[in-house]
Amino acid sequence: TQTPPETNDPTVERTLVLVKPDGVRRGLSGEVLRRVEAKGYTLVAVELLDATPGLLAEHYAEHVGKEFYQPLVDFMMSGPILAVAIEGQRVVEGFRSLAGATDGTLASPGTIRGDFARSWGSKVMQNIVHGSDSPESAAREIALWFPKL
Ligand code: IDP
Repeated sequence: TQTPPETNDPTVERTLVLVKPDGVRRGLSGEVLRRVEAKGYTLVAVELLDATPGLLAEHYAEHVGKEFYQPLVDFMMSGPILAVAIEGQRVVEGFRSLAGATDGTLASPGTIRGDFARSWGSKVMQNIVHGSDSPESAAREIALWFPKL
């Protein structure tokens, strides 16, 4: 079998994208995938699923104990999530750039959050997408959401 040339390229990474329940509810799953594909990234795995408290405790381990943790878990369990593993050169920072700043009100227009999210009060967590923040987080999160990959 032939190995694609980029397989050995260390700049090719994977990252975990989640279309959060607000994004799925608002019919933005296709829009997120469209932007990912238009940018030139490759879809590796896609699954619509319901998160469990255990999965979220691991996914958001750095936020356990914070004041917004339980509301965040409740929000992340308020409907299905589209989990997507994607691949490409420098895709971890590339998708963070596509997603925009955490706070949808402040996120730049042209980004997913800037175009589709606003924040006020408890809505700050409803920001459409998640993207891993480093290659190490990506590996950990992809193993959590896609144990078979
Ligand atoms: P990120 O998703 O932009 O990487 P993080 O700081 O890792 O941002 O926070 C994870 C998620 O937790 C955010 O996307 C958002 O949904 C929620 N969140 C972060 N900070 C707050 C806050 O101060 N209040 C409520 N929710 C928050």
